[in-house]
Amino acid sequence: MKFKRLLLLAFITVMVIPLTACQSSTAAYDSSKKLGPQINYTITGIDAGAGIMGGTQKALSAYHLTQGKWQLQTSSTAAMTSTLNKAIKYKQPIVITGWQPHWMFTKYPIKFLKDPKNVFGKAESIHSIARVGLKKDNPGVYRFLQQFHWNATQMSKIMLKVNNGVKPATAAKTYIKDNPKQVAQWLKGVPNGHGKSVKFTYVAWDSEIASTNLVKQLLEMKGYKVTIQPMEAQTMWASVATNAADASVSAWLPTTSGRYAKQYKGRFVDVRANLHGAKTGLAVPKYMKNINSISDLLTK
Ligand code: PBE
Repeated sequence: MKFKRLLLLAFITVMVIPLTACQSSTAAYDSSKKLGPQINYTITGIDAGAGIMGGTQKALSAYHLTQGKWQLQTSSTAAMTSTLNKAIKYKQPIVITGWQPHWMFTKYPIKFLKDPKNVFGKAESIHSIARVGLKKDNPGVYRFLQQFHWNATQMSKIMLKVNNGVKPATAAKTYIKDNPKQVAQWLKGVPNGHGKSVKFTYVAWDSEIASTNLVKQLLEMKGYKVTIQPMEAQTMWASVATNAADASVSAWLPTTSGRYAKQYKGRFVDVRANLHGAKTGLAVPKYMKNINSISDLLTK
C-alpha cells in the first residue's frame, strides 16, 4: 500500500513538474510575431453569467474572430486577475475581459481595446433598481435610493481597501467617516427606519461589494435593518422582479445587464443611475503597444 502511494506520488511529480515549468516559461510578448498563436487564440474571461461574456461572444463574431480561431475562456474574476497578474509579471501576452470601475485598472498597466463596431456599447452606468411597490411600502429607503450616487474614484476607495484585505463593512464605515458632506446629502430627508427591514441583493463583483456594503452601513445609521445577499446576476434581477428582494444597486445598463432588464421589463423600477462612466470591453497590458483595437486581434 505504502509503496503504491509512493509510486503514485513519484508519477504525479514526474508528470506535473514539467507541465508547470512549461506554463511559467511562456515567452514574453513579441510584437514581431502574430498575437493569436502566442496565446492560443484565447481571451481570458470571467464567470459565464456576466454580461461582459455575452458582449465578448458578440465581439468574436462581429470582428470575425471566431473564424480566426479565437475563443473565450470562462473562469472567474479571481482566476482572471490572477492570470493577468502572472502575465504582467513576465511581460507575457494576454487579452482579458476588462471593466471599470475595477481595481485591475489601478493595479495593473492595462488599456481597453478600441471597439469601432461598438459591441460593448457607448455609455454604461450602474443603476439602482427597486421592486415595484417599494416606493409605497418603504418611502424612506426609496428616497435614499433616489439620492444615492457617486463616481468611480469614490467607489475605488472602498474597492481598493477590500482588495487589500480590509473587510467590506469596515471599508464602508471608513468611507462614511471620511465623507460626511456626501453622506449628509445621501441621507437628507430620509426618515428614521425604526428597525424596518430592507433586503438588497447584489452580485459579488468588486464594485458591487463596495456599493452594497456602503448602502447597508448608511441605512443602518438611519435605523433600518438591512440584509444584503450576494447571488448570480440572473437571480439578482429575478429577486427584485418577484418582490423577493427590495432593491439592488448593481444593475449595469444599458448594455451589460441589458438582457435581464429586457426580460424583467415592467417588473422592476429603474430608480436612477448611481454611477456614470462605467465601461466594459476587452483589455490588454500596455506593453502590447501594437494592439490597440479589437480588430488588431485578427490582423496583428
Ligand atoms: N462585470 C462587472 C459585470 C458587471 C459588473 C463587468 C463583470 C458583467 O459583466 O455583467
